[in-house]
Amino acid sequence: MANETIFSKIIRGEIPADIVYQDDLVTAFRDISPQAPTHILIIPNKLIPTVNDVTADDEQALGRLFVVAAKIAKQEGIDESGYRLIMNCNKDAGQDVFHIHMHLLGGKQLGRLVN
Ligand code: D5M
Repeated sequence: MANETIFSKIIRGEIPADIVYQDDLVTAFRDISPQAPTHILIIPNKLIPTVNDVTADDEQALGRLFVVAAKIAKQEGIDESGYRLIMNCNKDAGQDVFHIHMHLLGGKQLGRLVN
């Protein structure tokens, strides 16, 4: 499919990744370049390039991202200490992979985003 990224190959198991969760709608795997002790990407299985491309049809899958984030945070033992969920959109946010993904970051004190 045109505009596929490496994440589609991870979803299909065509390239290796440390997958921590997968179901019919979403896949979660450890970030290859972790910025915190826990750094997991949670993505819809459907290719949606950016948040700008989200439609009402995606509500179930995108809601699932949060359900899975909470489940993984608990598995990782960071639900009480805390964690951050981030989604970058386009250039100014530094989006590098054009298949939307939620970053789950935790396991250390994270810097403030806004003072
Ligand atoms: O974040 C894109 C993120 O994707 C970045 O943190 C690295 C990660 N990445 C890229 N390729 C891989 C593979 N193959 N496995 C795991 N993680 C990967 P962005 O928000 O687009 O800047």
